[in-house]
Amino acid sequence: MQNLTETFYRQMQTIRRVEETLLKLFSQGKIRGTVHTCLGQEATAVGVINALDRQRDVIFSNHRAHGHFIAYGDDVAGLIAEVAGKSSGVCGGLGGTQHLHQRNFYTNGIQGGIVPVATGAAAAEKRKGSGAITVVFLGDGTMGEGVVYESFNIAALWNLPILFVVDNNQYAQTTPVIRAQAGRLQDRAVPFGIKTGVVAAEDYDVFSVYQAARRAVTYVRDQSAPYYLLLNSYRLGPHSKGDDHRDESEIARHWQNDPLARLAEQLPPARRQAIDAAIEQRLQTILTAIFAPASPLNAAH
Ligand SMILES: Cc1ncc(C[n+]2csc(CCOP(=O)(O)OP(=O)(O)O)c2C)c(N)n1
Ligand SMILES: [Mg+2]
Repeated sequence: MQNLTETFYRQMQTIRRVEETLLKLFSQGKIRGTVHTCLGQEATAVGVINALDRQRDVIFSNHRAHGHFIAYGDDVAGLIAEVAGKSSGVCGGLGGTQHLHQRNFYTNGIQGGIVPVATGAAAAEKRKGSGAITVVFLGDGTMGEGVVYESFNIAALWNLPILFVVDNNQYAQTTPVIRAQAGRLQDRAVPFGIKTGVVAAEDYDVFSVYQAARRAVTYVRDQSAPYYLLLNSYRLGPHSKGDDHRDESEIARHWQNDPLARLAEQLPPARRQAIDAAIEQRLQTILTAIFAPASPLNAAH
C-alpha cells in the first residue's frame, strides 16, 4: 500500500507541477493557444489509467488531457515540448495541447466527438479479439451532446468493451452542472442497460477512483460489455488559462480539500520531500532543454 501511495503521489504531483508550469509559461508568453489544466482532478487520471493495461488498452481523452497523458506514459518532456510547439514534442509540435497522440493514446478537443470514435475503436478491438478495452474520458458538460447517447446505444447493442468515464468537475467552462444537466448524471446510461459505477464527491480521492476503475475495467474485459463510471470531482483551476468567474470563497473551500494534499499527508514527510525534489529537478532539466535557443519550433509555426 505504501508503494502504491508513493507511486500515485509521484504521478499526481508530476501532473500538478507540469500544469502549474504550463500556466506560468502561458502567462509569460512562452506558449500560445490554450491550456486546460486538471488541477484538483489528477486522481481521475492516475486512478483510472493505473487500472488499465497500458500495453494494449486504448485511451481517448479530451481537451483536458495532460493528466491522462502523463499518467499513461510519463512523457513530461514530450508533452511540454508539444504544447510549446517544438519539434521535439510528442506530435512534432503540430498537435499542441488538445491533439496528443502516443501509441494507444489519442486526444481531441471536440466535445463528444471522441465518444463515437472510441466506440468504433472498441468494436475494432473486439473484432480482432485482442482482449483490449477502450476507455474514453468525458466532462459533465459533454453529457449534453447527443452523439454520446448514440454511442451508449451501439456500445450496449453490440456488447462493446468500452469504459465511459465521466469526470464531473461541476462546471462546463462557466456553466455549473446544475444549470446545464437535468436529472442525475449517474442515471444517464441506465436506460441502455449499461452497468454504472459512481464515486461520490465526498469520497473522491485517488484510491476510491482506482478501486472503482479496477472494478469497471474487470467488468468490461471479462464481460466484453460497456460500463459507465461517474466520478464527482472539482476543478480547482480555471477552465483554461486565467478565465474563472466562480465565487472565490467556493474555490478556496475546495482547495482546503485538495485530493493531492490529502494524499501527501499519507506519506512520511521525508519521503514526500524527496519525491518533490526529484520532480522539481526533472522539470528544470526538461524546461532548460525545451527552451534552449537551439530547440527549434516546428517549421509550420
Ligand atoms: C463541440 C464543442 N463545442 C464547444 C466546445 C468549447 N468547449 C471547450 S471545453 C467546453 C466545456 C466542456 O465542459 P465539460 O464537458 O464539463 O468538460 P470540462 O471542461 O469541465 O473538463 C466547451 C464548451 C468544444 N470544444 N467542442
Ligand atoms: Mg466539466
